Amino acid sequence: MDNQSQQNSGTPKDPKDSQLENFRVDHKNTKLTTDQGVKVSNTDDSLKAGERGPTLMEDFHFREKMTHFDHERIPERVVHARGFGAHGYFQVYEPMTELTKAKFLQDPSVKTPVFVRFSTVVGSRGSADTVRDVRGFATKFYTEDGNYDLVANNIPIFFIQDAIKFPDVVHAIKPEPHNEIPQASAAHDTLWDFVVSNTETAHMMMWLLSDRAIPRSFRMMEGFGVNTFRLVNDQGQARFVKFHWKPKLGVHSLTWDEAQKLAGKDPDFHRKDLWEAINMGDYPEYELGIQIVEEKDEFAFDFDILDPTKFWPEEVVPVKLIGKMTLNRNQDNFFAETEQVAFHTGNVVPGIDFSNDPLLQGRLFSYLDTQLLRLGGPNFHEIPINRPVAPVNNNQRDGFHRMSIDKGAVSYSKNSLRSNDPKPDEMNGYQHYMEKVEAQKVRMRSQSFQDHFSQATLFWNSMTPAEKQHIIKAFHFEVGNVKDKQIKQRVVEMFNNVDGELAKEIAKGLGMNPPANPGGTGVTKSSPAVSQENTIKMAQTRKVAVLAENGFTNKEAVEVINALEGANIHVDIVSKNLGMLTGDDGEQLEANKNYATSSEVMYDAVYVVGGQQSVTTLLTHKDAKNFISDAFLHAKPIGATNEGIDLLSEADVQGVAIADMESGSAVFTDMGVVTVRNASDFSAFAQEFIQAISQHRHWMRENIDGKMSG
Ligand code: HDE
Repeated sequence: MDNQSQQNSGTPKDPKDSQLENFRVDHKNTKLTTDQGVKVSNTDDSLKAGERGPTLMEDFHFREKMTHFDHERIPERVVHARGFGAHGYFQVYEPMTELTKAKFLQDPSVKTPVFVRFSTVVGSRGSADTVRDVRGFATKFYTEDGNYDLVANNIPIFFIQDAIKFPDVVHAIKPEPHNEIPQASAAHDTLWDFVVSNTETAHMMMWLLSDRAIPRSFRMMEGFGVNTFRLVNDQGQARFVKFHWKPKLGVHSLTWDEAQKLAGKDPDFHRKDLWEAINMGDYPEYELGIQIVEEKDEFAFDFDILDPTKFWPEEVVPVKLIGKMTLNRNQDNFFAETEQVAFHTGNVVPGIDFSNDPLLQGRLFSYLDTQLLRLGGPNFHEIPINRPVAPVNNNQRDGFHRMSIDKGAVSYSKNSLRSNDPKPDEMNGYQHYMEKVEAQKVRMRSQSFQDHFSQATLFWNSMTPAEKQHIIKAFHFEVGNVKDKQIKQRVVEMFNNVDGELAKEIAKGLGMNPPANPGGTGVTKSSPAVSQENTIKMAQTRKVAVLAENGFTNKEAVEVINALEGANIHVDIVSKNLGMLTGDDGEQLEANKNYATSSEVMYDAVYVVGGQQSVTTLLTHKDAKNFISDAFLHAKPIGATNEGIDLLSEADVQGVAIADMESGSAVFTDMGVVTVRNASDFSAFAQEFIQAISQHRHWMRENIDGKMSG
């Protein structure tokens, strides 16, 4: 952790830094050398036979520099290729002794260092951040008992029930192999062919087409371990568990229109958001939650707790919050950290164990296997970002890129020449939970996994009308891009099993026949926790664009901006040109963004300052009007004071009662549009505006004619 972020966080130094991270080098005040440590006199000209002559083979510096460059890339991950990481720490709230012997879950005063890598699944390393996709949320805990990896996603379930189908679903969703189209998208024939041919995907597709798959920020996403694990205490007693990360900022999403525009205007939107938040001291925090099912209750539910296409509804199995993770340090080097970090579901510590979930069982093979290829051999645990803080001692030797120099003649166990060192530790060593398994070897799926639709209906029932509209629109986009009409019709029929109304709406948008049979599963329950409308809502750390030009009313600008910043909301001043703007009283304000370098989609809200001259100029700018009409379209909070209101009226802000009275100073709020005229101070306006910002989006606006944003 650098000095500045240490001061910001007020936290003690990260143990991982102080003890082991002497490999972080900044090369300051050093002389350029080759990889052999030979000083280099000139790195701008190759060695030539004469000034204009050919380059010579003996130029070892040129050859080393070029060869290294030629070998800079390693294979990108087959899935989750595009990712972004950050460091932090985890603290448990109270000892979890009764549930688990995992050491990092015992002592609330211990800060366990973590490294988190967020990712998309389908796109290549250079694809856009805001595509519709599942997000990976993988955490490596560097515990004193060894590394523990919680390799999670932001959706609590998965496409398939058995890991043997993973290559199939990934082949289907990746770009089609003959022409490598489309990039980072599920909107194509092979995926939907897979979906209609494998109905176990139904539930996951509902989540994938919901707002969950277009998050506003990595800081505003839940994480789910998806698979069922076990916690084991020091008595050897085990319980089934599901892991959750709950973001302190709540769970929030973009609209589909924004996500698409951002993919062009700012393909790094999510990584930038995280990087900047950490640099500004807005450290993202996530609480770790667990759902516990006693072994005796394994069969007590109307779904199989080992089926990874099912979640455990929170009203049935409550989530207990047991600790908090804070991300407070950006990586120093993307390749060394984000690219080389190697997660593995099999990286567990004593006290955490597996279940027979067939997806998890397959994952336990795949992650290690994938690292062997990607990181070029079996020694990737020695790469700095993967090194445990716990000591590593064993008889494993050699292989590509071995870093340690293992001394002595003995590299086997048992041995007598070295008193059998390193010795197994029967007391503290990892003990696998002794689950009794006696069965016939069969290539079969459990009957209890056969219900593919009930929880998809439960999810649908839990959505608000706005969330339902977004899902329907997503079907229209995703399946609308499918060329094969037979597949489209089969989508209608398949999702008729989930809900009849949904299927009718899908059919309408796709120009397909409505379903022949009545739809649905008969499930009438809902699960409130899965709707994002029931999430935490707050204005902190949001970004607001302030539109202004020369002649803006300085008093208004200062009061409103101070109030926003006081609420830890970040402000950009957006104008036609970058540079200083002069207010009505001669005071200046710097426009740090112009229309070329910013766009409405990069902000959570927009505010138009008053001032006749400023607003008259704004009214001549198409970009300023677009800022407002797009913010309206995307259901975002819009604020305007005095003449600023005129810009709203000129833009597409229709159907909203905006203050246009000549007298009076009451603040008007209608569907997230907050306005005031003739106020002597702007604190009431600012508070209303902040309140509107805290609501994230004002979906009721979507019902205004032609204004659907999904
Ligand atoms: Fe992964 N997954 N996965 N996965 N997964 C990988 O491992 C795999 C699954 C997840 O930031 C790969 O290192 C199988 C579920 C994340 O580096 C690979 C199955 C969940 C990441 C792999 C699954 C995940 C991966 C590719 C079962 C949510 C990125 C690169 C059918 C709980 C980790 C790598 C990072 C990465 C295999 C399903 C999450 C190929 C076989 C369910 C967050 O090993």
